[in-house]
Amino acid sequence: MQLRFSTFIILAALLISACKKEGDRFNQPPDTYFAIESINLSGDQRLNTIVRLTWYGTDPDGYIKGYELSTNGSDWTYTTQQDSTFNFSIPVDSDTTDVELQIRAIDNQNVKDPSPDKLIIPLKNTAPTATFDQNLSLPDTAFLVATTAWDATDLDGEQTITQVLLSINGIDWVELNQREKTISILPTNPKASDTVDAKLYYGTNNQTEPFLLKGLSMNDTNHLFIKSVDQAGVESKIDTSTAFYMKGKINDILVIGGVSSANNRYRNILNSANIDFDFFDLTYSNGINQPNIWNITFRLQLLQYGKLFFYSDETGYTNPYTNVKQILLEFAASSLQEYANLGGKYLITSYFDHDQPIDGFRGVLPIQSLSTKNYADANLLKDSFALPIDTNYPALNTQKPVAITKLGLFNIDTTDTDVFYTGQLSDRRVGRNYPPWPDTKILASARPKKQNINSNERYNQIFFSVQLWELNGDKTALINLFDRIFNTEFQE
Ligand SMILES: [Ca+2]
Ligand SMILES: [Ca+2]
Repeated sequence: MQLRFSTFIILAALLISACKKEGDRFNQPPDTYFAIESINLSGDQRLNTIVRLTWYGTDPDGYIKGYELSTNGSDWTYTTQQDSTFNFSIPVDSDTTDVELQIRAIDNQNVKDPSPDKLIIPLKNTAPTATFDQNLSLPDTAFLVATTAWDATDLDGEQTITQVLLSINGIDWVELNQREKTISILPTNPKASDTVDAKLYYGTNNQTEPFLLKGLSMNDTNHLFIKSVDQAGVESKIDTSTAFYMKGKINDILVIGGVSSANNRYRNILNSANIDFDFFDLTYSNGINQPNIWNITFRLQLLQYGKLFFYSDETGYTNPYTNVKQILLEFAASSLQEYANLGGKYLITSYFDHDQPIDGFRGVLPIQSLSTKNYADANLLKDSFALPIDTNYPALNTQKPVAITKLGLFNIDTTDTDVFYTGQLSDRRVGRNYPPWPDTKILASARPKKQNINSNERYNQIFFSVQLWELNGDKTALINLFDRIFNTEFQE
């Protein structure tokens, strides 16, 4: 049983006042012994400040009912235990100390051993440690944001750690808040191409800390270093993070790829629409670039851009840090919400299955519920169109020989969302015919709701529940859609 020595004080005070029979003249006093006679250790052999000791007492004419311990011979604490793990403290700025611990037994007549046993305990301070969390290691390539976590320990007690210090590339050290174990590093200027100062964020904070770290090499390899210092002034060994390449920002529009087979399709469309963008591929190498903590790393990445194009699909990924399996839209939802709340503008296009639970992004995206009928049966036939509500936008159709079948059909909350596109949809084929689709025909939605669809008001959030590139029956029309959204709708 581990007991802290100081916690006995109140108990002891109560007990001393209760000892009224002390001094019975027929009673002989008890004797007391530590289980070891002495601790002859010096130099590096001295004990660290957590020490387990045992003791016992004898009484010739009665029995032992308890013990009192003291480190100064005047303040005694009572215990009925015969062993304890002590956490002694070493004076600040000192590396060693000798504690004289005394023990005296109390017999059944409340008589205390008049010659307590004494033990000199030679103590030394132990160096603290500081390490990066191996489970939250940095990715090989950090896209604008590097998130990791750390821990620091000290055998003399965590409260004896006075400082935890972080450095980028060993250039400068800054002191961390010891309560904040998860940290993210961002360049002060994300478009810098050489060495810049870095900002630091704790946990899920949106506010950067009021100090900077020097020496972040953009578009180059970096290491983080961490160390701690204890109250004796002893420093831990320095722990070095894995190397990470800090990839910088070039353009002001961010494209996030969640469907590898669509990357070149969208790249060509965006290039044709004269949209310059930075590309972040979430599917690269089985998702190795996906963040461990989406609502920290991904959120901070999004916030470096004013405009976003995000495409994904129904594929689930298992997060190696949390072991949670979700589709990318679910992982991204809370970050997308915060991004939109802070004024970010997005076009999102993602198919997902009809049995996909949408609670993770219901209302975060402009989507309220899925069609009642399973939309796996819905078709947009080759000669049918996805039609815009705002006539400034183009009608879209497919190039496929028969139909597009991966169409997500949903309902919206009409108090804050407008219908953006509907489909001329058909139901599952019966014989040679395609009956009309009997449920909601909404394929795309947009927020904030406009007073008048054809007015100059702007949408900030546009969502399609399809793979947009498949609506390429008229390539110019599809390019015009992207051009209109990014070069007109999303302009300030
Ligand atoms: Ca006795
Ligand atoms: Ca220490």
